[in-house]
Amino acid sequence: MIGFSIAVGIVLILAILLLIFRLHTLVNVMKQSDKKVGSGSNKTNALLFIVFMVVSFVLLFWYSVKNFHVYQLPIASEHGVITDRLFWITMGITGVVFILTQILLFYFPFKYQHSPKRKALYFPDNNRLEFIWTIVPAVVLTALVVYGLSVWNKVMSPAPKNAEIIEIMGYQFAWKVRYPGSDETLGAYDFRKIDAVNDFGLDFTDRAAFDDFSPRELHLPKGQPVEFHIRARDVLHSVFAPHFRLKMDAVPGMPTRFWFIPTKSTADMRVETGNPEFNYEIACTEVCGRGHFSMRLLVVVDEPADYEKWKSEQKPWLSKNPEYLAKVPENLKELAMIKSQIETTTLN
Ligand SMILES: [Cu+2]
Repeated sequence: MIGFSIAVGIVLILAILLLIFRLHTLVNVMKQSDKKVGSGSNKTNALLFIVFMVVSFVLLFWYSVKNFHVYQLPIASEHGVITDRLFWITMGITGVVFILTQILLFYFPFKYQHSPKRKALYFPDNNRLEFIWTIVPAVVLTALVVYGLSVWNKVMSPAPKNAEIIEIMGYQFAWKVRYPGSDETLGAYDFRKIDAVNDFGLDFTDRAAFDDFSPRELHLPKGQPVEFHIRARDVLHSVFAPHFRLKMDAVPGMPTRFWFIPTKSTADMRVETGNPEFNYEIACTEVCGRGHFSMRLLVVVDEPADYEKWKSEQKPWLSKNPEYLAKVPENLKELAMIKSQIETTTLN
């Protein structure tokens, strides 16, 4: 709030300065001393370039330092260390270039402001200079792109065989998660099977679907690879879990994937951040409609033993919605009842 007030104050001061300058110019015009106006306004403009540069840099650094903790969250995944290194190296190189070029950009209009004592110099071209400022950025950018690609290939490589597979489906306006259950295979789905209850569109002709379960929270095992199978049911959404340095779009009709290894449990993070109420979360970073802001999914990272215990306590989707047994083909009904732990007594 204070930051906002300061920014508004600066804008107002600049507006007042501009008005004073305008008035001064008009008064000069009235006094018929237009000749002086030229050099006067030049001087003011030249000075304003420097003022603008200094104010902008002060605001930029003040804001960046003040909010550093907001955009540099603790890393909680293995690949996060690599992507953060890439980010900061890129930021360092481009940051230095940005500051140097901005200083030159604003200093030159000041230094070379109009002066009756100076004559403009005709400077057609300089091949050596052109060569340097083409080759140097080309080499630096190529190095950054190659480095970025190698990181991309590492992060986007196929998931290890033992990865926990979890489906995340985005819809307006929430996330649904689905675990493959004890057979470790996600059951098939078909968008035509989606109805008011079967929001995943689970296909019960596929036996892998019988033991799939869909909890309210997303649980992950610490130190083990996890692969998200991501899809969207209606419009574009995007899975964003900043502590894991994870962001992957959820695209209707085009399933995406992302695998990673969580390195800190929720309990570890509560100690590290000193916040006993800390929770990981997944947010949506695609403005997907009017309820976009409510797309928050609680994520809990457990120690592996706790994770296994939690998994064993989850009830398959089919056992919570036994009326969908009717969709199971006759020859698979018995298997469906065993896999989904539906007791025959509950049916009669
Ligand atoms: Cu969304």
